[in-house]
Amino acid sequence: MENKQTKQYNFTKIILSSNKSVLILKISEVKSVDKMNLRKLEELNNQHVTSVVQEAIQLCKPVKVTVITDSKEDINYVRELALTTGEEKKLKMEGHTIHFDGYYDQGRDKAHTKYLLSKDVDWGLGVNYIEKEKGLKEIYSYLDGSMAEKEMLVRFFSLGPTNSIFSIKALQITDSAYVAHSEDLLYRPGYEEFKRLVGSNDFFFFLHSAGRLKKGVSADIDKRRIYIDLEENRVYSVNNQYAGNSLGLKKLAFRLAIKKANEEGWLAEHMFIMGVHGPGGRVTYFTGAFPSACGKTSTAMIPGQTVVGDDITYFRKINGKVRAVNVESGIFGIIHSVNSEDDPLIYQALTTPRELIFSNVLINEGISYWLGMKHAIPNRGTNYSGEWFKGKKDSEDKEIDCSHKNARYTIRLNALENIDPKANDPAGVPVQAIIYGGRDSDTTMPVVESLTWSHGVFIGATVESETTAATIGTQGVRKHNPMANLDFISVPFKTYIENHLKFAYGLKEVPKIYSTNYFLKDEAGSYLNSKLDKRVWILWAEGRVYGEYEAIETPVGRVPKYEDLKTLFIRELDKDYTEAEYLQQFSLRVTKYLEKMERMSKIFKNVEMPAAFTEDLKAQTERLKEARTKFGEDIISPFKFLDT
Ligand code: SPV
Ligand code: MN
Repeated sequence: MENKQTKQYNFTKIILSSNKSVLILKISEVKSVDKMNLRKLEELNNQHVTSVVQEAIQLCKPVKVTVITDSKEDINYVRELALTTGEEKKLKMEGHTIHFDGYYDQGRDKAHTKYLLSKDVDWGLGVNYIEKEKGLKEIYSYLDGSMAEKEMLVRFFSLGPTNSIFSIKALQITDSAYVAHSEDLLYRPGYEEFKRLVGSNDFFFFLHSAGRLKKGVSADIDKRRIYIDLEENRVYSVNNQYAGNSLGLKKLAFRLAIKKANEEGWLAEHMFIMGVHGPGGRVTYFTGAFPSACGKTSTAMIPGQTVVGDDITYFRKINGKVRAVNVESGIFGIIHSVNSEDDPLIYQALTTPRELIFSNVLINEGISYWLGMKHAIPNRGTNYSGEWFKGKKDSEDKEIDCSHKNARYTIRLNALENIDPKANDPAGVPVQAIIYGGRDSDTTMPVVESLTWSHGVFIGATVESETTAATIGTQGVRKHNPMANLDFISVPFKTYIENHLKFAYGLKEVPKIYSTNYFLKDEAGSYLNSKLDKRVWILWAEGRVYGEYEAIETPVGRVPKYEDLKTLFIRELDKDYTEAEYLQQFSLRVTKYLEKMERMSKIFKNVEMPAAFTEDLKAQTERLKEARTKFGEDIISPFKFLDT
């Protein structure tokens, strides 16, 4: 009991110990909470909720506290408040608004996002942490009085469909109506869900303050901090507005979920979910993890298929099968290069009346413009740098683009015509295949099926994405990003991989695992594939789930047969796929693959890993070397593996 008290009040304990005279009030005595809002809190009948709200009030000292239920009136109140505070402005088209984040607040702040941990840890791969007591003191000092002139919003959400075994309840406290409004577009309402807790503390808690605002944007960016308390299922975020930093429910909740999943025997992954539509009306659900710029959204949005989610997935084993839900109900998508040719469904949603938020695009006469929209862009307007004109430079003499490369749109998933009918099913959808999508110009074949589940986990754990950094000349820089999840893994890396390996135990149907690479290039630097080709890869992968195509076994996995692709290219894209193209795309580049194996051996040399992973790395390296010896070639035609 003693222990519980200390835990519950660690907020106030720390404030008090930092020598400030804080009077601990009961929530009913707090002036900023009126009777109606108090009643809304009390109706939840949950002392844990009441006490965290009370602690947050005590710390942030808002002038007013508003509790938002799932009612239309309350949700509308948030929408209107974002306009009143000026965090969002109305655009010409009905329902559209624009929000700007500060010039230096345009992406996730990896350096200042840290776990609050009690002792020195070695998690294997990349973990950013701060000693807990020190971190709490620092962030409390920034949050202290942060809402002195602001209104505190208290919102309840469900991560995952409501009334579902998959889902987690989440409480968001913020002084940003933009944050609260964005979460309304991106997540399911959860006030009624909280009643289902019957008093338990099994919920995530997020406290955010945008901090001092100057011209509507967070002014104290040097004091931007995002601290994650895995032990208490809490995250504190201050002095920022960019959604990846400020919205507790997105990547912050995701980190808490990975830890919770680890403890409870399920998986939380940085993956989309899509329905792949095979022959005869068959729908096969795929999930996919792709580092940014590797084709995640374009895969989820392949024409003719349906989308369940585009960012975060919870998986469970139910009756020997893998099922999954989309944690979100909206999309916070990159707008760069969204245009009517390449992304017709998204473009349509962004250019018709509906509730949506643009962020960090260019606004001219109430209309949004962005890079790569394939539309004439005006020479002036307002963007994330303030008043903008073509040629404007920043303080470092860098020309400012009309829109930021990470400019975004926030919409509900049901704004898209291709939403899958099971997108909100509390039982989730059955998962029959998983894709790990990487990016390189010279190594990985466009689509490869793993040899086994464990080999598939190995493929996921060795995903690389090649960036074209100007400073490095023609050679790209390859960034290792296991399961596209490196930034978010909140358990030791070995444990994370073990959880993937173990997930197949006891399954009646083990999902197939594939890798994709849409970015192979020829010597002249031209892409070997068109943007549309991924439709063929995914339909081949879908057919393989049912054993409809034979495959060729190579040292790195199974690849399609030429005849099958030829048929699929004609059927799906009305395109003649030549044998020369096939050979260019599906020949095994042994030396390049061996170079990749070497990079991986180096990365994992000092990282404790499960034996199965180490064995897969060794076995694949050996298979590659054997093939090179056997065929005496650097690049081996897939036909050569046909009769082995
Ligand atoms: C990502 O970066 O993977 C995103 C956007 O989905 S953010 O909300 O910034 O995480
Ligand atoms: Mn993401």
